[in-house]
Amino acid sequence: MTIVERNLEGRAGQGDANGHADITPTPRVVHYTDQAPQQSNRGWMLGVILGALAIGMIGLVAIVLGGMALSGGEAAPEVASTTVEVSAREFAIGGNLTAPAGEVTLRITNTGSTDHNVGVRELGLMSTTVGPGGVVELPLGELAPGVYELYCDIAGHEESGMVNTLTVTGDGQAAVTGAGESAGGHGGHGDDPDWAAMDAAMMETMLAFPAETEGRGNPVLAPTEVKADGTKVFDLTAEIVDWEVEPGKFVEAWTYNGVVPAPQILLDRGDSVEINVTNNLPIGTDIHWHGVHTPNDQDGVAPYTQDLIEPNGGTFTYSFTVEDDAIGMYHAHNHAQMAVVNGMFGVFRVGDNPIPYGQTFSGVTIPEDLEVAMDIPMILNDAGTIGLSLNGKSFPATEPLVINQGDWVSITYYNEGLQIHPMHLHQFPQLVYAKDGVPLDHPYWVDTLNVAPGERYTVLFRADDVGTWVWHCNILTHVERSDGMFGMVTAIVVNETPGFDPDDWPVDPTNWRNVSIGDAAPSDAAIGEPADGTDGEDSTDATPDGT
Ligand SMILES: [Cu+2]
Repeated sequence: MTIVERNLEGRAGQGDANGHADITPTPRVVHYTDQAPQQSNRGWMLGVILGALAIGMIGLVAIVLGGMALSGGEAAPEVASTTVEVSAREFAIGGNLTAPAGEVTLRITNTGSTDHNVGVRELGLMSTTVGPGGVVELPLGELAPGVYELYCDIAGHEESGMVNTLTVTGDGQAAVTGAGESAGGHGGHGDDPDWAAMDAAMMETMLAFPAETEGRGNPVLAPTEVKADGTKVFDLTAEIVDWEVEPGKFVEAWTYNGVVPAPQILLDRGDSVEINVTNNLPIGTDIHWHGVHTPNDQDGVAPYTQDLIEPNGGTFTYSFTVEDDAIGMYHAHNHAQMAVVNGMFGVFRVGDNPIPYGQTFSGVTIPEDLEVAMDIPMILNDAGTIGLSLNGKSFPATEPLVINQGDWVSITYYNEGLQIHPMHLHQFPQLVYAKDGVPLDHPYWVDTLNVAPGERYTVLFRADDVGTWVWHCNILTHVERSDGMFGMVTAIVVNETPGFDPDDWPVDPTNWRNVSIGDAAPSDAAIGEPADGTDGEDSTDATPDGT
């Protein structure tokens, strides 16, 4: 019985097919009756003029039809005035986005970690850009019932998910009644956050892990043919599919062969390949083999090295021989800012991991006969339709890594996103032993490894403690928001190995700083061993130049 299985059973009993309960925070709408007009806003002014005209027309009709004298102001209905609290963050626009017909103002709080703005498409209005923690108001004027689209117009943000709708209902009169309760109130443009609801939402999203979703990325691509001369033939089709990025949330993913990440292409050094690409996208494409040595005309950069592969059915065959080992990736180069982050990325590897067998680092010796229990890719993304994700899924749909106590695991991080991601693994230090596929002369242990766009780092760790250990990007807005955990989080689940003796290892990587000289595995690089060969107790003897 593993923790993962228990969670799966628990979720199955909840009845919701997606295991995804409604965790919408308590509505935060504040009504005002005396909102001061902002003269600088033409949209607001236009709204006032149109509103006045509308009221005038109603009055005129009443006069004509009823033949009665009408003293305008007395008969005109009081117009509701509503301020809607809106949150803007990477990459979503949130809040209880409803208001009664009438004057509406958006009060936008940037709860993210980078600049945002929010506008209303139908009205042609856009707020000023506001930094993290900042607040800005956007008066919209008098709105008729309907659905209005909110979006952030900072490049790439709408595409990454910063779009939502504001629903204006027809019950303006009812809202006016409610407005009296808070009008002229405590001056806070919003109630206190519902802390209990936030806690409940966090716990609920975390207990939903691991959530089942349709589709799984990184399958290993088998050759469709191996020619007589040994050439391996692979087929890739670029196509747009619906991809369940988190439970119940389907997005339009741009894919190779319908999965995110794309299928892994795993080769041996010296292999010749032919890769047939069919482009079913609406725009041209090409494939760049990132970190892989190829002839120039196979580098996949239209128009320099080839023509674009035509949209809607165009084809192209890449053909080259891999002469060197590589830990690379393949991705679209044309309009990569959109195509790649929408899902067009995959692993391209040649050769074996350059594991430093038998070598000692910071007092920890990697076994000569080490067998890696699991070797997996961890592809990072943060934008496009896929958004903040690990291997094409957002928590709780991310896949846990289930292993046994004592297992060694090798992970390669590939950053196909637009931002850096410091990847933090709880409990188990990671030995960084290759960068962009190049074996390091001096591997090093970390608990947090920053991975920039385009980089690959390959690490090794040994899981000798039982339990569920989370593993996540440490930019906290990439993993948590007010309605719970999401994005770049998964976990290592270490199951107990009967009879496992944690002391059967000369130095435990999880507490190697407690090791005193002599306890370490035989090595000339034992921790704290002074350069002058003394016992190290009198550190003042050692000078920086070693004399
Ligand atoms: Cu991150």
